[in-house]
Amino acid sequence: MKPPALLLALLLAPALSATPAAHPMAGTPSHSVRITGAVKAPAEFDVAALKKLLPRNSGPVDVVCASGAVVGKVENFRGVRLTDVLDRVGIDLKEHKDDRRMVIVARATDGYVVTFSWSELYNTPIGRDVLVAWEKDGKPLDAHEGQLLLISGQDIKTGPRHVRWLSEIEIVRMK
Ligand SMILES: Nc1nc2c(c(=O)[nH]1)N[C@H]1C(S)=C(S)[C@@H](COP(=O)(O)O)O[C@H]1N2
Ligand SMILES: [Mo]
Repeated sequence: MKPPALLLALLLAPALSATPAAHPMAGTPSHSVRITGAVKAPAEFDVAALKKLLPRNSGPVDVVCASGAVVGKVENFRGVRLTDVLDRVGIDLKEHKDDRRMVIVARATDGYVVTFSWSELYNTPIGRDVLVAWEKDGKPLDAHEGQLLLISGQDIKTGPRHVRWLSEIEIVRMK
């Protein structure tokens, strides 16, 4: 390699190696969601276990990216409220005022992460429309989103907290 070519290669190297970093991990379909952290006992729910809770329908949801682009129009997600799942497991509250310390972290198989606060889920209208869903428009989720996703239907931009390949909910007690 002649010096100018070498220089060009060195200059381009960071840009080239940065390309895969935009997608740090390829997502794989999730078959269950684990509930971990500050809970009475860690638990795991697959679709069959979730269906034994109280299934609900989201009604129409536009999936809107942070950019403002509408990336999907969904007539209905079917799933259970995240709060119903958390109540089934039991958040580990050591004293009365512990509830509002809790941060609820949702993770996917590709490393995608979003957060909720306990107050948001239990003490604002947002929480009523946060669903762990297994069905979209009457059909099981496809491989792109499957088998479980999380959706926060009251968000202004619903894309960011539409978590494909949902695999873990962690309860974190803030100091
Ligand atoms: N697991 C996972 N979920 C994700 C993302 C992601 O990178 N990984 N991207 C989000 C973004 S930026 C948007 S806008 C919505 C809609 O993206 P989709 O149309 O690719 O499903 O999904 C969100 N959910
Ligand atoms: Mo997005």
